Amino acid sequence: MSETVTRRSTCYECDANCPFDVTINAEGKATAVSGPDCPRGAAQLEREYHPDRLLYPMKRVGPPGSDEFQRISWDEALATIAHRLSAVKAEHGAEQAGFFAGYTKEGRPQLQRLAHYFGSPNYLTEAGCCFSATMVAEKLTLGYKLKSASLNASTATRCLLFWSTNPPGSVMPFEEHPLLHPEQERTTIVVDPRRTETAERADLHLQPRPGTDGALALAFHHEIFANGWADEAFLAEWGSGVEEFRAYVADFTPEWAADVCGVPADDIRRAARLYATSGPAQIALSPTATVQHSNGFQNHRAIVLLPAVTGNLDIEGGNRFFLDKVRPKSIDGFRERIGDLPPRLGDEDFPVWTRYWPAGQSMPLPDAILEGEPQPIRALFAIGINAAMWPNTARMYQALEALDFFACVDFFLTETAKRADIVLPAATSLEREALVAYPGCQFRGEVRYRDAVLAPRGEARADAQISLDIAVALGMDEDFWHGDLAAAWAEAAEGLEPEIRRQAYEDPDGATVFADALDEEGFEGQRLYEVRGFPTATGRIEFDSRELRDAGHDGLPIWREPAESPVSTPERAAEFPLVLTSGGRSKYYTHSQQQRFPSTRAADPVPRATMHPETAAEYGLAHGDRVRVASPRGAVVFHAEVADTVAPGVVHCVHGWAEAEINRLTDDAHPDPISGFPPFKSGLCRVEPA
Ligand SMILES: Nc1nc2c(c(=O)[nH]1)N[C@H]1C(S)=C(S)[C@@H](COP(=O)(O)OP(=O)(O)OC[C@H]3O[C@@H](n4cnc5c(=O)[nH]c(N)nc54)[C@H](O)[C@@H]3O)O[C@H]1N2
Ligand SMILES: Nc1nc2c(c(=O)[nH]1)N[C@H]1C(S)=C(S)[C@@H](COP(=O)(O)OP(=O)(O)OC[C@H]3O[C@@H](n4cnc5c(=O)[nH]c(N)nc54)[C@H](O)[C@@H]3O)O[C@H]1N2
Ligand SMILES: [Mo]
Repeated sequence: MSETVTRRSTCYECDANCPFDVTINAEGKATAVSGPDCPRGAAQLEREYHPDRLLYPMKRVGPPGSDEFQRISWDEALATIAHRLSAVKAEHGAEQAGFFAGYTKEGRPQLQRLAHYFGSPNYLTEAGCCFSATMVAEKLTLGYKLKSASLNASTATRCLLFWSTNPPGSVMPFEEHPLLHPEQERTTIVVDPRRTETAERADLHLQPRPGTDGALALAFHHEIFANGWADEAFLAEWGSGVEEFRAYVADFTPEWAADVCGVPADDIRRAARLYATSGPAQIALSPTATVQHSNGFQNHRAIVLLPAVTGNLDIEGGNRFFLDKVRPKSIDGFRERIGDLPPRLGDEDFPVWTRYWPAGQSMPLPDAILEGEPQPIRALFAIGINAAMWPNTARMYQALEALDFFACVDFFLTETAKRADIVLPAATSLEREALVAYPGCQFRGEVRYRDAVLAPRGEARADAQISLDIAVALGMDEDFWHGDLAAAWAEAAEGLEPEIRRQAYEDPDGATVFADALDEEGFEGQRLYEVRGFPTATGRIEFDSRELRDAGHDGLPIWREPAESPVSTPERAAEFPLVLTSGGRSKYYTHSQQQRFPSTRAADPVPRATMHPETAAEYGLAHGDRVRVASPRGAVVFHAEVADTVAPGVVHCVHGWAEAEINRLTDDAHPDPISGFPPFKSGLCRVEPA
């Protein structure tokens, strides 16, 4: 290159894949990026040129957890990985090798293909604790996934009920999010244990004890039926188990729920009335906050039945369904291979979840490694893995150290990577090409081909390329495009209509693939269910779910206390009297990422444990103090943030901090019985000055 150029890329500091223009100087070095206003996107070059980036394959020569690593060649790294995986396969069976991807989504199709062609069903991801449970609960109950509110900010909405999401922390464009700035007058209600920026702006904020959403939602239903606000004609035609549900909620008065949730009964009454009578009403949901509880799946079902009962389902301004209009051709090997493979991790205990979700459940991994239960895992190949994603993190570290063989790919030598036998250097999104079309939490409805705009630093390689390289080292060239990554993506792109494919490759803005599908199909004005019905077990909305009953669960969205709570474990609460919730997002960080970057660190410098002034006073803590937060699993030191944004008796900790791993405190013994999700957001703790 002889002069400065500007090239279009997409950012992968989170999985929203926003377009960014990158200025590249004559030496081929990126000097600036410009794109949407996001502190993580703006910090991309701090990742790119970080002095600690992994640049070469390394093998560990010290004990697990040490940073004694030695540089090796790619040939040696790939040959070792292929050899060690083959040894596990020959001795114990291919299923005892796990293949894992954390939050990162881009390289997944090739990784999953590698797992299944190798012969292992055990392709595992972060979906074991993220998003999938809301999707499964919605599909099982309504037959469809609800369209996420960030894709559906309709001007027709008259009442917006935020049930556990705070766009200023988690959804672009944060404080400017259209959901927070309606063009028309409307009523806003927020259900969140924290008084967030979103709650500050709302007409009404219900602040429940974490994990009590089910009780609150059932009290809404009680009010709706008791006051004749239900859409009875719709329920008679399309509901299954409505009478059982009506009878079940008859006892759940606002007074009862006030007691369980800690929300004034009059506020519950007012919120239920506003939601049911000032429609069109839409619920804006989090992908995960309602389901990261021991009772989360049924709680979420109770919430998503609200639009069904009130006639707010699939109407303009209400909750619409999500339809994938165009998907690339699947190259992940799942459909053609999974039928011939042994059971996936999770099939044993969470069969409803695995029926809907095309991967294994990653949460039982520590048991699988340490106990051989419900099935043994002896080797692990992972892209972007952090032990701190698992509840009771100390046990996951122990499990990683107990593996026969562990290799991982990352940008940095993290605490988790230090447990690996081999660590491989990941290329950044600026250095890797990809067909970007795999939806994340805030997927923007686009598909585009992203070129690599920079040469990789050192010997870094794209995750997807590494999966192909391992497959080739295992002798599977034929099934893996002979290691040619562009060819792999091209095959995926074959699934797109020619015009979409052309735009994806040629148009810098890519192609838009999600639209109002019905309108495009010529069903203007109609509702999806009028055309396609409700594709559930009964063909109706499942108030009382036959599928759950058949699997041995409650058919109704039964309310249960969180497994660890002041009510269900009073003896434990004597020692750990506070309710612990975690993981409210900060726009400066994606989980554990960006903490090494000077700009994000300056803006949001320390891991915070937020508590009410009364709680702080009771335990002798002041704002800014170092605070030891302890649970039955362990203790971690945070910085006390004293603020009345949480209720007295509740502590909120941020998640993902390497220096304060909140999941050392969370409970791995009481996952949700249907989804396997851990109770990240409702447990017990105590606090004391550190
Ligand atoms: N207590 C509590 N725990 C939680 C949550 C919570 O709310 N509370 N939230 C949960 C949720 S919803 C999620 S999604 C998980 C996320 O948990 P993780 O998946 O662990 O999240 P990250 O920290 O983003 O990524 C893990 C690692 O991947 C690396 N990485 C990132 N991008 C890439 C890439 O493109 N290639 C490669 N090779 N490596 C990459 C990062 O450097 C990091 O070391 O955390 C869960 N844990
Ligand atoms: N900046 C940034 N954005 C992200 C991420 C990130 O790490 N950083 N992560 C991405 C990922 S992987 C995910 S899964 C999404 C998560 O997306 P969201 O879950 O929508 O995240 P938040 O906006 O923090 O909103 C969650 C809210 O739920 C509240 N909450 C906690 N417990 C309960 C409860 O029991 N009941 C109710 N009603 N509310 C509760 C919290 O106080 C918080 O305000 O965010 C995505 N966006
Ligand atoms: Mo997530």
